[in-house]
Order: sequence, then C-alpha cells, then structure tokens
Amino acid sequence: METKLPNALTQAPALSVVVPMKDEMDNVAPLVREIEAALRNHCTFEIVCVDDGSEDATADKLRAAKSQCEELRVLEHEFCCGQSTATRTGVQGARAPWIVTLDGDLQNPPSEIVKLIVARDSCAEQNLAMVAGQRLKREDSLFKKLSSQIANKARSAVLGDGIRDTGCSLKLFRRDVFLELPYFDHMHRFLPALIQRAGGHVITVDVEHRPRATGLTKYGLGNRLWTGIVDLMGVLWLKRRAKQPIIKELD
Ligand SMILES: Nc1nc2c(ncn2[C@@H]2O[C@H](COP(=O)(O)OP(=O)(O)O)[C@@H](O)[C@H]2O)c(=O)[nH]1
Ligand SMILES: [Mg+2]
Repeated sequence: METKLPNALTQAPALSVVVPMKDEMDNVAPLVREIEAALRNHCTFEIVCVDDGSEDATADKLRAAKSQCEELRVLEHEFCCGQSTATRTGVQGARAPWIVTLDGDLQNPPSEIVKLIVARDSCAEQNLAMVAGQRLKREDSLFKKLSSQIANKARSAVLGDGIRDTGCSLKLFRRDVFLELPYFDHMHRFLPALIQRAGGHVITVDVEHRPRATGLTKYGLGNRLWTGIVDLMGVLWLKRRAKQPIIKELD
C-alpha cells in the first residue's frame, strides 16, 4: 500500500487512531476535532480514517479535515468492504506499535481513549495485547440493546472470553498481534477471544457511550445477529484448533 506521510509525521507516532467510516459525512469534522483535543497534550499520534466506499460526502469532508489536521491520514476503499476489513486496512496502514479503534459516529467519546492508555500503562501483565472498552450504559434503541445483550451473553458463554461487551469499538491493542490474527469479515466482534487464542492478555475498562448524533446505523437484525451466530461457531472452531507452542533452541 502506498503511504503518504504528512510533514508532521516523519517519525512513527506512539499511537495510531484507526476509524472505519461508512457514510458518516457530518461526523467527520467533530470526530477529528475531538480526537485531536483528547490526545494533543498526551502523546504523539496519527489518525487513520478509512473511508469504506461511502456514498455520501464523507470523502470530501475527510479531504477538508486533512487540510486542518496534520495528523490525519485518509485511506479509501473503492467499494464498501465492511467494518472489519476497513479496520484491517487502517491497521495495516498505521505506523504506531499500538492502535486504538473507535466508531466514526462519535458514539465512543474520543476523550475515553486516555482511559485505555492509562489502564495499559498501569498493567503489569507481560503479554498484555489489548485493553477493551466496555460500554457502561449503551445509548441505543431498546431493540439494539436487547439484541446486543443476547449476542454478548451467547458469545461469552460459548467462548469463555470473560468480556461483557465485545461490540464496543473503543479498543487499544498491539498492531503486530492484530495483524497475526485469522482474518474474516465481521471479525471485529470477536477480537478479545482471537487475541486470547493467540496467547495475548486482554483487560477491560468501562467507558462512556453516547447516542448517535447524526447519520444512520448500518446494522440491523439481519446483518448482526444471524451473521454473528455463524461467526461464533467459526471462532469456537478456531479456538479448539489453537496450539501455542513454547519453543526452545538448542545451544
Ligand atoms: N468501514 C465501514 N464501517 C462501517 C460499516 N458499517 C458500519 N461502519 C462503521 O462502524 C461504526 C459503527 O456502525 P453503526 O452503524 O454506528 O453501528 P451501531 O453503533 O451498532 O448502530 C460506525 O463508525 C460506522 O461508520 C461498513 O460497512 N464499513
Ligand atoms: Mg453507532
């Protein structure tokens, strides 16, 4: 992938913020502003927005935001490939060793990123690979809250990953560990279990959640619940077939 670096980013930053976006034109400017405000005095960072074949003016808004923010990089898919694939494109293109992901609709407050960083920095676990945000109070419709609760209960019962809410996009994780995970469409809902399968340690932090201010949700029963059940069986199979050898080399 060709990577064009803004002048301010000749050295790899400490953190890459990866945001997959599909038809989020009115969220672009406030999102970039809020991420900048959250991280400006905290660490070096880049923002990698992945425009996943949006059909509204998201691409134009991202271009305009780029001229206001040196840390913003924009990757575009020619056509929509879904949230997981857009996330992977962003992580592949990112340059920091640690990635934070969040939704492009401002439902995850960017100010919460710092909570994840603080939790990572105060964790003594050597194999720490992910700090997963868990929404304290989900600000969505009753239907969405119920279907998400059922999906989360089924997933944690089947996979035993010990995570209350994997649907929260606010996650901080090691780039190298993520890129070694088995890749499939919709994998973003199973990241903690996949990281544990790879031998990585996952901790959780409670985070705030806000109602969607503008734009439309892209997920409903058809593309979340039923796909989720099939994927759950796939992840269970992957988990059962996992081996983590401890390798020694003879002197
Ligand atoms: N790249 C990409 N992002 C998507 C797609 N569908 C949803 N998203 C993004 O994923 C995030 C969550 O989607 P959203 O529709 O708000 O789901 P909800 O919060 O569960 O209702 C938002 O940032 C969306 O822009 C997609 O097909 N491709
Ligand atoms: Mg949303």
